[in-house]
Amino acid sequence: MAGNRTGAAGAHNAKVMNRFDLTRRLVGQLKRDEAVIGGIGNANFDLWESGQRPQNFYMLGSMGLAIPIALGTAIAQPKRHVVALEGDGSLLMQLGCLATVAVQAPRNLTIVVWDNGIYQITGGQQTACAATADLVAIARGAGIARSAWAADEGEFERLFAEALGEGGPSLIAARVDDKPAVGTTERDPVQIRERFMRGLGVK
Ligand SMILES: Cc1ncc(C[n+]2csc(CCOP(=O)(O)OP(=O)(O)O)c2C)c(N)n1
Repeated sequence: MAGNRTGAAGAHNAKVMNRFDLTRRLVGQLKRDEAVIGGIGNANFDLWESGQRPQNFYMLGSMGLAIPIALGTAIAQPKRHVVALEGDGSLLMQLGCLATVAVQAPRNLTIVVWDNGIYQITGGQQTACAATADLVAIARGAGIARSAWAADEGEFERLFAEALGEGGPSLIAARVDDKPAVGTTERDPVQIRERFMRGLGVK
């Protein structure tokens, strides 16, 4: 169960929070047409239900692509802040992207990791984060110095505000529960892409 973990994330005394609640708090801080890339499944389901914006991109189908897409967007549009939302299982599949982010070091990129310790959407199988892997330590080791666990909702909001306001790249990890996402993203990849391109002013 996501709430009873003794693994690496649990060692940080980080409170187990709720992904939809945190997603709404995050979206509430967006005031400058920031781009937000939601990873496969629950990350983008909760983003969708937090209020659709043309600057949101909802990744369907492939794990681990929210951060690479956000990195490309941040490099292409350095004046716009870009946020990636990704589940722990998806990030574990694509750890190399953290090293690339650290080397490229875009100041306008914030990564948020929802760590529930499970592959929730495919049945709740445990990830390595439920046992031994610590994604904040991994991110720091990759070279993203501004990487931190959010201890509670208040610290999550403060860390996110700092990340938007100061130079990145930053990574914020939050332990989240295993409550199902509140909705489902419309599965229309062409429309998602077209809307995002218009939202970013490139179409
Ligand atoms: C490359 C790839 N491998 C496997 C899958 C099947 N799959 C889809 S979502 C998912 C689990 C995602 O876990 P996580 O990112 O931790 O998010 P959660 O479901 O826990 O919110 C899996 C295994 C996939 N879509 N793509």
